[in-house]
Amino acid sequence: MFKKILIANRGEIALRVICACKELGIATVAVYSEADRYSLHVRFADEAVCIGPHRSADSYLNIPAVISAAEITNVDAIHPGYGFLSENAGFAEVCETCRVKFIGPRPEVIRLMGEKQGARAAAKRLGLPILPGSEGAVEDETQAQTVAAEIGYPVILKAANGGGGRGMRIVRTETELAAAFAAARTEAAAAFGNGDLYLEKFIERPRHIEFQVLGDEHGRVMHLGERECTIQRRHQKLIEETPSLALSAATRNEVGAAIIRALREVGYANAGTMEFLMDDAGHLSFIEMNTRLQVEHGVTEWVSGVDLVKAQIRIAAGEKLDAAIGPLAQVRDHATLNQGHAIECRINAENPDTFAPSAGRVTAFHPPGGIGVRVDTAMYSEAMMPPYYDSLTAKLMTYGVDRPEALARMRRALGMFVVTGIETSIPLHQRILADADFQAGRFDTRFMERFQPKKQRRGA
Ligand code: MV4
Repeated sequence: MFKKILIANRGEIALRVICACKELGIATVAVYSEADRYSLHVRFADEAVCIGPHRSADSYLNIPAVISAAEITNVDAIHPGYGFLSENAGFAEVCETCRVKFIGPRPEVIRLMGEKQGARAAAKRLGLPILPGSEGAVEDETQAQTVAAEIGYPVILKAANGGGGRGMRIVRTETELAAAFAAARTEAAAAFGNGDLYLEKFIERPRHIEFQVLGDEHGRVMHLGERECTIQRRHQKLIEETPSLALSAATRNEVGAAIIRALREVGYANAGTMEFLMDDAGHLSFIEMNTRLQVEHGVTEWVSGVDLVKAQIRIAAGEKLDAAIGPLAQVRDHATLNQGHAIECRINAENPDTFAPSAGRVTAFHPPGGIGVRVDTAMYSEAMMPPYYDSLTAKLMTYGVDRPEALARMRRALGMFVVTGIETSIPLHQRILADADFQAGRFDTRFMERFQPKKQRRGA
């Protein structure tokens, strides 16, 4: 097992990884920017190294600085958390070169899944259901028109290295296609340094459902069921839960079996997430794979009992999957493993109506507790919420034997969560939890439009 791990991240996820290391008896090294000197990840790590000024590009994304910190402190491994360098294949390669274990899949797998049209092609070859669309990237608007005519409108253009909805265009008629293609290409090139686009059939009002997977370095893989992540705004998830009310046991088993076959074929190691869109007929289609731990991993941990971060570390240290998930290996089938219902509300530092970020001094911070409540956060009273990073300030999770109990606990926990000095999304979550359609599980990706001022409404 590793003796010392560097956590190349900040905030609640850095603390989450520190928790796992402490439980495994592994020493920890925090890295921090000048803006994070008084952060809890710095305080709770055994050692801490300042890696640069507040700008992410100069600190948390600065590969030479992170690697230098790893060498100075003589760590065995680096956990990248999510965001920042977590899906940077080049960084994973540098770690390999420096003989520091990158806690994640192999660089080639990160690179393959980072090229979305490559991931799509791989998914198809591996027998996963995908949407009709282009084979790889589309060269120009003429080729896009040919593919669109074949599969029928509406279609969606997506950036090969896309994320956050940038470089994405919905196209409803052939006359719109040329202009949409040019606009998406320009946007993608500016945002990701790669203007490559691919094309898919557009699903009007999908649900977003993703499967958590784990694989070891000896060829064993498993899935831990799905997460329902449909409640989003501006491509940022707000609420996640598991299981999804929309997924039948038959579809879960069928797609789960296909996922396991596919990942076994690739030799997928460590944690990952396969994202699917569900159409109104309940059919799932693969869209993307994330090769990292996700923000919302906690709801899966709660229903499955698997500590995903400990499993990641054990897998990276060469342990077999059964050993990595501990005694639960005896019930490794997700249908036996997963029990009850868990839900997460992302508490962001932002105005609950306009979603404008809210930074500054947090004057009071009192997270809720009690039965069935978990709060993952690095916030505390008197802390500064810096304006430079993601606005996520706490993840509030609740568990229940069933969904109504999990929701009742969430409502009471939101009401007992005190944050003053900055604005948070707590009031927004309270309104969503009070919504009859939300309570009934009737929602799609446009659900949040009703909670937004009219002038801010956007398509899709
Ligand atoms: C789609 C889609 C409809 N059809 N692809 C948005 C972000 C990226 N991860 C995928 N996204 C979408 N892809 C096809 N073929 C609709 C969306 C989409 C969406 C998906 C899940 C949750 C929220 C969303 C909000 C807008 C658009």
